[in-house]
Amino acid sequence: MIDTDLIATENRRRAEDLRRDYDALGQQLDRRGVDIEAVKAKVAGYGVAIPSWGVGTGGTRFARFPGPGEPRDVFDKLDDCGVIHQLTGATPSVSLHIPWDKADPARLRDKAAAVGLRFDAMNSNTFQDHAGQALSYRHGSLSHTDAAVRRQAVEHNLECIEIGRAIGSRALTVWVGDGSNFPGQTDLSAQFERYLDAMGAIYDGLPSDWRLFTEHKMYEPAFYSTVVQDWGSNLMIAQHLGERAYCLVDLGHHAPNANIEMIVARLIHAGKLGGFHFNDSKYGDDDLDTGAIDPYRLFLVFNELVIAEGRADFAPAHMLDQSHNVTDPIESLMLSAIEVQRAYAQALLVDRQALAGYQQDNDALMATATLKQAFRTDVDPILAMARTERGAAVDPVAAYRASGYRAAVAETRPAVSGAGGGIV
Ligand SMILES: [Mn+2]
Repeated sequence: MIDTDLIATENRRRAEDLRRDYDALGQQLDRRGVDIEAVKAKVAGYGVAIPSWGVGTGGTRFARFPGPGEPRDVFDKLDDCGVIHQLTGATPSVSLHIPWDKADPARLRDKAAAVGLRFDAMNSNTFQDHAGQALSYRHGSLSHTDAAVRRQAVEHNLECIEIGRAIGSRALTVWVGDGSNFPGQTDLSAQFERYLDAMGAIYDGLPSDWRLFTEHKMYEPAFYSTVVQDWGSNLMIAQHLGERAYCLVDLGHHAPNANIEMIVARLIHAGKLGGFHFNDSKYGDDDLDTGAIDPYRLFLVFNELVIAEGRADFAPAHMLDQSHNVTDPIESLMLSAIEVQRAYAQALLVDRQALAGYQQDNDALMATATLKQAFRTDVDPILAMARTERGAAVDPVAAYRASGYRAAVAETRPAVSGAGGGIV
C-alpha cells in the first residue's frame, strides 16, 4: 500500500488551489440552484468495482506486452486493487474470475480485509478450457450439443457460487463465448433453448439473496452469431429465468452507433437492468479506458441512471471491464474510476425541472442544451474534494508515481514473458 504520509504531503501541496477551485464552482452551481455539498456527498458514496483481471496487462489476439511488476496471483491483484482504492476512494470492491483467481476463501477474505476491499460479483469462465477439465468448450459450453458438456459448465457455475458464498459475494455474472462461426453451423433456436435450460439449472442453485447477471455480446469469439447476442436476447433470458435474473450491459458489446443509453432506459423500464461493465470503444469491443473516446455517451448513460435513482429495488452493479495494453493498469483503472464518477456528478447537475419543461414544450434545442450545460461543467474540484476528505489523493496518478509502487513490486514480482496471444 501507499505511505499515508506521502499522500498527505502530496495533498497539502494542492490543498490551496483545490479550495479556491471548489469554492468558485460552488458559487457557480449555487447560481444554478445546485448545492455543491449535496453533489459531493453523492459522489463520495459512489463506488465502481475493479475486475481482478484488469490489473494485469491486457493484449490483443496478436500479442501481449506485459509491463514490470505484473501480479503473479490473486493476492498480488488484491494488493494492486487496494492501491487503486486507497488513492481514489472510488473502488471499494473487486470482482473475481474463476478459475483464474481460485484460492483458499479464508485467505481471500483476510487479504481483502487487509487492503480495505470487499468482493463484488463472481465471474465464471466457460469460454476457454482449463487444466484438468474433462470435456472441451471448443464448440460451446452452456449451449453445447452434448449434454455432458452443458452439465460440466453448469457445475462450474455452481462452484463459482459456492466460492462466492464463502467470501461474501452476492452475485454471479455469466458470459459465454457460445455461438457459431458459419451460417448453418448451429440451429439458432435449439442452441438458445439449450442455453436457457442450462441457465435454469444455475438459477436453481442461486442463493435467495443473490442476483444472476447475464451479459450479452454481439460477436467474438464466435463471429457469425453469439447465443446471447443483444439486449433483446438478454432480456428474454432474464425474464425466462426469474426475478433474481438481470441483464448486464457491457458498453463495448454493441454494434457501432447503437443507442446504449436507450437500451439502458428500456432495461430500467423492464426492471431488468442488473449493472454495467464500463469501458470505451471506437470500432468494436475495443476495451479501451472508460471515457477515453466518448465521455458524452457515458454521461448520457448516467443521465438515465440518475432519472431512475429513486426507483424501488434499483441497485445496478457497476464494474470496470477494460484491457490495458500500453498503460500501467493501476493508472488506467484509477483514471477510469474517476471518469465514471465524473459522469455521475455531471448527470446530477442536470436541471431536471427545466429539462422536463423543454421536453413538454417540444423545445428540442433548449432540451439538449440543458443536458450539455451539465456535461460541460468541470466537476473535477468536486471529485478531488471528495477524495481528499476521505484520505485519498487529490491527484491519484501523481501520488502513485511519487510513491514508486510499480518499481517496488517489480523487485519482488518476476518479469513474465509476453509470448502468445493475450486476449482477455
Ligand atoms: Mn464485460
